Amino acid sequence: KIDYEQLSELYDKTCRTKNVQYSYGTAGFRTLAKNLDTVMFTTGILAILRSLKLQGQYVGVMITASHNPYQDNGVKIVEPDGSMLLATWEPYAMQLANTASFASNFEEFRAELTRLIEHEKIGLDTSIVPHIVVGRDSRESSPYLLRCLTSTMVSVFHAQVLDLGCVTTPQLHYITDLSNKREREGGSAEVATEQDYYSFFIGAFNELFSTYEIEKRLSVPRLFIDAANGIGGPQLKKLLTSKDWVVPPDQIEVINDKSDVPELLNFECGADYVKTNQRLPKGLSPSSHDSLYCSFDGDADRVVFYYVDSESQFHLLDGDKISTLFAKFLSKQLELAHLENSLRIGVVQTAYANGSSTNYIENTLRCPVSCTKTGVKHLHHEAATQYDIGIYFEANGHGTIIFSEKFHQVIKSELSRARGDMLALKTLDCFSKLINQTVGDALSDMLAVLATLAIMKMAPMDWDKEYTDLPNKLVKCIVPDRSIFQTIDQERKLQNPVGLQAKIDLVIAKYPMGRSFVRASGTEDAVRIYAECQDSSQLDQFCNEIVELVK
Ligand code: 16G
Ligand code: ZN
Repeated sequence: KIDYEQLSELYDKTCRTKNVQYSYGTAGFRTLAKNLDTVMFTTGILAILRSLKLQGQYVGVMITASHNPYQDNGVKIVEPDGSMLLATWEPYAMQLANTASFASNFEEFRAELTRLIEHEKIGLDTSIVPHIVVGRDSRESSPYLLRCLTSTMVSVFHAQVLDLGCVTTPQLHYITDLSNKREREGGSAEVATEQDYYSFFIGAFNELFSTYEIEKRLSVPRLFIDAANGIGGPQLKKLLTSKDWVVPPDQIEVINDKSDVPELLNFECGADYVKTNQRLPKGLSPSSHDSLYCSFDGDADRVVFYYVDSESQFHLLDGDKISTLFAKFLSKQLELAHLENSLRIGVVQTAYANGSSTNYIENTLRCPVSCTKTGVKHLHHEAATQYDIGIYFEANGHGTIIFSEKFHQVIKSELSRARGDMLALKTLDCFSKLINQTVGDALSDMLAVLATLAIMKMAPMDWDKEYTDLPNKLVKCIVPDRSIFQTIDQERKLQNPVGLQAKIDLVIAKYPMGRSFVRASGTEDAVRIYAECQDSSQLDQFCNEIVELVK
C-alpha cells in the first residue's frame, strides 16, 4: 500500500524543477544537473514499479551523464539482467517525469501514477519487497540527486536499497545482474559488491594468460590509460592495486585521474574527445612510439585506443578496430576448435563504421556483418539474437561481445570430452568471461584487448595495419526542424524530406568509394552528416556538397 500522504509531502519537497520537458533518450534522461530534481524523484518511483512488476528483483539505477560536460547529469534504469530498461517502459518514464514537471498539484501526479500502476497491473497489496541497486559517477551534483532519487524508496515503498556509491556504469549493470543471480541461488545470499566485479574480471584475465603459460606482461612496453578525470580513474586503481592483479606496475600508467576536481571531467580528454579530435588528450605527450594509449569516457562504458608512430603521427584504434581485432582472434579460435560450422560468429556495426572495416570483416575475415541503427540497445539486440558470438561496437568505442547459451553448452560439452584443440576451447571459454556480458565496459574491453594482443603477440602497429580507414568526416548541421529528417535502411538512407536522398546519391556517385548519410541526432538538436571517400583531398568538398543539400 502506498502512503499517499507521505508521498505527497515528499513530492512537494523534492519536485523543485518545474516546467522542464524531460525525454528518455538512448542513454536515459540527461540534461543540466540543476534541472534534474523532479525527474530523479519520478525515476526513483518508476524503478520501484519496475521491480514490483518483476517480483521484487533488483532493478539498477545509474546517475551519470557519461561524456557530457561536468555541469550535466542524468539517470537511467537497468533491468534485472543488467540490460537497459525495457523499451516499452521508456514512455512511462517520460509520462511520469513530465506530469510531475508540469502538474499544478500532487493530485494530477497521483492520477498519472495510478493510471500507470493499473495499466501495468502492478500489485501493491502483496508482500513483494522491491529491490533497487543505485550507483553514481564522480560528478559533484550526484550525491544530492541520489537523495532526490531515493527519497521515496524506503519511506513510501519499503524497498531494500543497495547503494554502491561511486561506480562506473558497467559496474552498476554487472552488479545488478549479479545481485539477482545471488538472490536466485538463495542460500549464501551475500550481497554483490564491487569487489566481486574486480575478482571476476581479473580472474578471467589471469586464467587466459595461464592457459597460454605466458608471463603476465603486456605485449607493449607501456600502456597509458586516460580516465577522462571521471570515475574510471579511482576504479582502475582499485583494479591495478588488487592483490590478484599481477601485471608489473611499471607497465601501466593512469593519467587524467583527477575525479575529485569537478570541472576537469571530460575536459580536453577522454574517449569522446580523442575520437572526435583524433589527437592525444591533455596530459599526454608521445613518449615512445611503441607505447599503447587508451581513453575511457566519464563513466567508463566507452574506450578507444591509439598510438603514435615513429614519425609522430597519431593513429586511432577505435570501436571498429576493436571489433575487427576480436573478430580475427575469435574466428581463428573457432576454426582451431573446429566449431566454425556449429557456432555462428558475427560483427554488428552502425552506419558510422568505416567502410574499410566492413569490407575487411566481410572479405578478409569472411565473417558476417549486420548494420543497425545508432544506439547501444539496437546493436546489443542484434548481437544477442543473431549470433552465438555477437561482437558489437559503435565506432565511438561503446561495445562488447555477447555469447549465446548455445555457445556455452557447446564449449562445455567439448571441454568435457577433452578432445580437439583444448587450448582454443579454453581460450573461447575464458574470453566469454573476460568480456562484460551485460553492457559495453571500458575496463573489461581493455583487458580483453590487452589479452588478445599478448596472445597474438601483436604491437599496436600490427593491429592497425590489418586494414586502413577510408578518409572520413563527421559534421553537425543546425537546422530549423531536425524531426523532418526521417531515415530508413538502418539510418543509411533518408525517406524524408522527399527527394533529398536522390540528390545525395548523385553527389555520392561523383566520389570514388564515396559513402554518405544524414540523420537527426538523438542527443542534440542537430543533424549529423557522415561522409567517407577514397581520396582525402576530395573529402572536404564531398562533405560540403552534402551539407549544402541539407541546409
Ligand atoms: C547515445 C548512445 C550512443 C550513441 C549516441 C549517438 C547509448 C548508451 N548511448 O549516447 O550509443 O552513439 O547516443 O548520439 O545508447 P547521437 O544520436 O547524438 O548521434
Ligand atoms: Zn559513457
